[in-house]
Amino acid sequence: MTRPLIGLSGRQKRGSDIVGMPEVLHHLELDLYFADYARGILEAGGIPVHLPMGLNPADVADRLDGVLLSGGADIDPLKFGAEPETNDFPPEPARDEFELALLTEADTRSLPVLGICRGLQMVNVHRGGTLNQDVPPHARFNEAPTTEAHAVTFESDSRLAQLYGADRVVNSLHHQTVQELGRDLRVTATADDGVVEGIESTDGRVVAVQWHPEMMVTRPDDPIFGWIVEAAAQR
Ligand SMILES: [Mn+2]
Repeated sequence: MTRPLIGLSGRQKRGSDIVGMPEVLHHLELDLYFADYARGILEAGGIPVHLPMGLNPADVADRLDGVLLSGGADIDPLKFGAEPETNDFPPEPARDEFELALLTEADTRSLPVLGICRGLQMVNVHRGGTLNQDVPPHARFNEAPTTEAHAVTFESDSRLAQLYGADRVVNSLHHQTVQELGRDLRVTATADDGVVEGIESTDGRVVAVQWHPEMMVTRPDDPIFGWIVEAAAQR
């Protein structure tokens, strides 16, 4: 198999956000990518490609085989027609624009897409869905990110059920959740309290989870990274 190229989104920070950064560099910008996403792709046999925000997604999409939208700050509520109700994780509008454009290019080319946490929310908003802006029971930010926080149950005829079986215990590092579902999406994973934990496009090309598989100790064998790499390789 030719190892497919999987584009990974990240975020932008300033030098002053980084502990130990010399003060003279504090005003400079950094592109930041949590390494565990790339590790998951590498372990599954793919080649991760970090996509900086200055890039026009249309200029790289032809060379990518798949896309992974990573976690991060809140999506600007204005993007789904709501007023901000919380400022816990302030929006990064430039990132919103970049990822919305990236999803449009992925759709145009039928690239497989894996959304993780904020990535799931972005998939939903891109297709016209909305979000609940603050759901504290799922915001377990005072525990290690490997913590098994709650169970999720998968719809039996879904991609996620093919990958994971009937259910799984996952971490929970999100305070926003899907409210109204976007176009051509279905809910395929749900927590006991009814929170949406997984969505898929009806054609199975886009799969997104609300938890962070890349932070769990099971990451090296997590089938979701195998799915995106295989789907990308088969294009
Ligand atoms: Mn959760």
